Amino acid sequence: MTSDHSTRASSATDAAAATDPAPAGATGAFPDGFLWGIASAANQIEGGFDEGGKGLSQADVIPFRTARDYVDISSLMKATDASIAEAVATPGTAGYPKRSASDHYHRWEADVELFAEAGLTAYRMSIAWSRIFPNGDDAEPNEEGLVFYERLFTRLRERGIEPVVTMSHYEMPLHLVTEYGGWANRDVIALFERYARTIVTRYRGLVRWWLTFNEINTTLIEPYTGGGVVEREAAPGVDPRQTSYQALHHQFVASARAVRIVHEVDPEARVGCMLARMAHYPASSDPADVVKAQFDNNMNFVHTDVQVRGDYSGTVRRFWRDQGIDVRMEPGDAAELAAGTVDFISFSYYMSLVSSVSPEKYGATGGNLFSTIKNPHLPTTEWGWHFDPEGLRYVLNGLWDRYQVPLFIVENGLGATDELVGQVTGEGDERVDTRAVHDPYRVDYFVQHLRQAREAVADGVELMGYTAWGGLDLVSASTSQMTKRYGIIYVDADDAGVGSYDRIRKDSFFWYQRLIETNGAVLDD
Ligand code: BGP
Repeated sequence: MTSDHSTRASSATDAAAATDPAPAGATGAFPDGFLWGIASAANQIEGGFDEGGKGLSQADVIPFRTARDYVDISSLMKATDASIAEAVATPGTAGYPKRSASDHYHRWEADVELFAEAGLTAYRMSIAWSRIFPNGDDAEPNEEGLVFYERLFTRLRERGIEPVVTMSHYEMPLHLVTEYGGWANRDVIALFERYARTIVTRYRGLVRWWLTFNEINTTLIEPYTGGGVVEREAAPGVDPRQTSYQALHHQFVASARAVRIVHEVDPEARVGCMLARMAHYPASSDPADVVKAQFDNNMNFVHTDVQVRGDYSGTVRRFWRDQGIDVRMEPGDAAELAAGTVDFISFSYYMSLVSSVSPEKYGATGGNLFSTIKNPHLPTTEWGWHFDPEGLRYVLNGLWDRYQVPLFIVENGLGATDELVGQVTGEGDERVDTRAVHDPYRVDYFVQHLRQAREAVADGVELMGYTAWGGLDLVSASTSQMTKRYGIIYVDADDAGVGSYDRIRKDSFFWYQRLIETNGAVLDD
């Protein structure tokens, strides 16, 4: 896979399926009731950033930063006190792509019709916390925000689409960032708990699938994006990772409380954690590289260890000791973590990474959230991400073997430059719209990954569903580009937010429709 398009490789299930293994279905090789869908995040799709009583979120203050070198994407996602102050003083949407995003806030009804036409049985989305509690610590929730999602969930269900809802996807109220210090402040746990109780109670019966924190491991990688922690110099002698681990611990406690709230308020509902699964391969068969890869994998598993097993692993406890990191825990925390374990693991999978004790021997390439050593066996996407479908089978088997809980792939997809062809002529009855996007590279990406997912199912992995990232083109989390397109539905807007915002079905839309219709049998075509 290179930047050349021609070579670019491109269910509404019963709640009980979360705990009872489902047999492979009669059609395709995916279990009956498999959840087929697409995925999004409020801050990347909604727009309407200052409407309906919504407060500013941490995403609304991230400006468009051009990225010539995608190996260094972390610089694009950071925020400082100065950058936030400048953003707050800047009205409107210009220069801040996540403020307008895909304009789903105004077009959601038509979007849901497209989702239904695609035959989705699930739609993964997030609630913008700042629509419900504009400042995070408000005395009362914002009714207009609650009604927005209520109508959306109701319509989705009417169309046979199960909402799969992330409580927090990189969109904490900005007030909690600036006035509380984000998740580094323990007081945020109680505010999140109240938010979680509010939405779970209000949407009881409408939402049966909850995820607590999107890619919870992001807090260690990008503390602002994952934890609302603004970049500041650490106090002398303090490891800067101290704050990230503290913030993460607070999120774990908050997640455990949210899990208990879901179980208590709606016994029919199921709740999962969400991990950016970063599979590390050793760069060589040198045992030192193999052990380094094992360590890197175990550090990625820290998050599922806590959320599924209910405790921190020996690997991370030793790491803290070695690094002088001291995570403050309250006496009741261990019991809370143990009592708030999830029903299933959801995860994103885009690529694999490579570990070595001598990384300088190898070149680097771009990646999801951070760059990695280049794997000579793998092609890369336009954005430098390894293209590794077999890695998905490896990841599924690894998670299943380690935890033995149902798995849900809630993000996987190809960010690519698409070309819109055709045009609109005439008006009214004379209107002819020939616009299309021919994206065989995206279909190829799905085919290759889903064949590997199917292999994993045949290996015995209990897989609940697959929601392709994007669905509708949306603003990139890392690079804030609209033109890094993930969707099966094109959104006619550019990186500056200029365009008609019309929705155009890509060729991959029609393929995805057949994928769902056949429960995966189309993978053999
Ligand atoms: C994940 C995030 C998503 C999404 C995706 C693609 O890390 O959960 O929000 O954006 O990656 O990444 P990007 O948008 O940076 O290309």
